[in-house]
Amino acid sequence: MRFMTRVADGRRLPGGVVLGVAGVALLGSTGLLGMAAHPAAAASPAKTPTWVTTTGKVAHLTLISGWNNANAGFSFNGAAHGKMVVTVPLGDKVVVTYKNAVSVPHDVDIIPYQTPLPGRGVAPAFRGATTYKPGAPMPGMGVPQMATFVAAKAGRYMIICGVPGHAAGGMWDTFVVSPTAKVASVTFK
Ligand SMILES: [Cu+2]
Repeated sequence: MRFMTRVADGRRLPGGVVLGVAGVALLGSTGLLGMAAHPAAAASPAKTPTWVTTTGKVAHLTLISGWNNANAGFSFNGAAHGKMVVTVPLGDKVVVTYKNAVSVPHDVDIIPYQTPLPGRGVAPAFRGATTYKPGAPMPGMGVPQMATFVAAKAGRYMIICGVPGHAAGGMWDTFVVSPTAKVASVTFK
C-alpha cells in the first residue's frame, strides 16, 4: 500500500521539475530518456563529484541515485550490489546530501547489514539516517535531500534504497563505521 503511494507521489511530479547542478550534468551526459534505450552508452559525467570529505568530526557524504547507468540506474554513485564502500570514523556526525538524478522514486536508508535484503520497514541504524519521509511527496529530480546522524556504533551497515524491491535488485552499498579511521573515505570494488 505504501509502495503504491510512493509511485503515485513520484508520478505526480510536475513536468517542470527543478534540477540541481548535478541533475543537469547527468541529463547532459547520459540523457534521461536514453537510459533504458541505450544501456551500452553508459557514461559517467565528465567530472566525478567528491563523494566524501571530512571536516573535523563531521563527514560529508554525497549520494546520487541514477548517477550513471550502473545496474540500470538502480545504484548510488554508480555502484550497486555493495560495491561502493563508504567508511566513516566512529563518532563522526555524518551529513548526507542525497540527490535522485532520475524520475524513478528512490531514497536513502542506512540500516544494519543483513540478508536477505529488505524493502521498507527496517528502521535506520542511526536516528536520522534516512531521507524517507512517510506521506511526503517525492522531491523532484536533483533536489538535494539531507540526512544527518551520528555514527555512534562501529560496524558494517548498508546504504539501501527503501523502495520495495530496489535493494533486493542490487540498489545497496556498504557503509562502515570504523573505530580506527581518521577521515571518511570511499572505495569501489
Ligand atoms: Cu530505489
